Amino acid sequence: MTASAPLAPLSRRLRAGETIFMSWCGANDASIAEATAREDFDAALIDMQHGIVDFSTTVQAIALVGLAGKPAIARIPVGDFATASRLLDAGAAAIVAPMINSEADAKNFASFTKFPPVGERSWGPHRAFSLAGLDGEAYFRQANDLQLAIAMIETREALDALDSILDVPGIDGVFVGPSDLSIALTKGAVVDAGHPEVDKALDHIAARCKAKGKVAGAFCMTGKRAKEVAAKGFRLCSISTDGMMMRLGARLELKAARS
Ligand code: 3PY
Ligand code: MG
Repeated sequence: MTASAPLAPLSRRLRAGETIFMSWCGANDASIAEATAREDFDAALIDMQHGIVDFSTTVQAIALVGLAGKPAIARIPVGDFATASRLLDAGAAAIVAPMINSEADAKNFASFTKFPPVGERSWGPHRAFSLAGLDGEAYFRQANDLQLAIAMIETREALDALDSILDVPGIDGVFVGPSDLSIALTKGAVVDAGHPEVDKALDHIAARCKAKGKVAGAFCMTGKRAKEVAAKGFRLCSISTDGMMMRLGARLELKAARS
């Protein structure tokens, strides 16, 4: 990866079948995502759905992660597709959209994330050219391939509509939200990202993505889970979260001090 075009390698590496391990950051501080990017993560995700990060901090995080030579990915709040377009303008290498439950949701998402003829994204990529290392015309020609639209599968309806979501032009892949999926698949009985029903769904999703030539991704609480999920064929795997890693580090060091 070159520091001058940090956005570009994400789509190339995923299309080449490489596995991307990314951090997951919700703090309203761009330097946290940057710090994770300066570790050995392949990418950093900034979470605007459940994180407390605001829009301008997300834009700064995209730039700082880029300065660390890594692609930045953003998760938008549910249905906030206008923000997806703005984050692509700011140079996000991919947008992860939660709760894409139908072909219609997927089409709407793709319309905001892809330029015509695939979608209806409006022109104004103020930071994306430079993070892609391209001039305006070259960026316009390549943007739909370079910046990915990833639909989250986290309900029973989404699982039922999986093939039609994967078939929507402009949808580059899917990303499993295992906690919400466990709630949905157990009809609200538990929240358990490692539930056997979730594992069954993960196998099915990996197989359908492989058959359709689309990227399979999943949220993973731990590095161990990311390794297991990668072995199932998932290529875009998050590991833990900024908050969880901070608590874990604090516990370990305090235990070392007090034991
Ligand atoms: C889920 O597990 O539902 C997620 O959205 C991960 O953040
Ligand atoms: Mg979720």
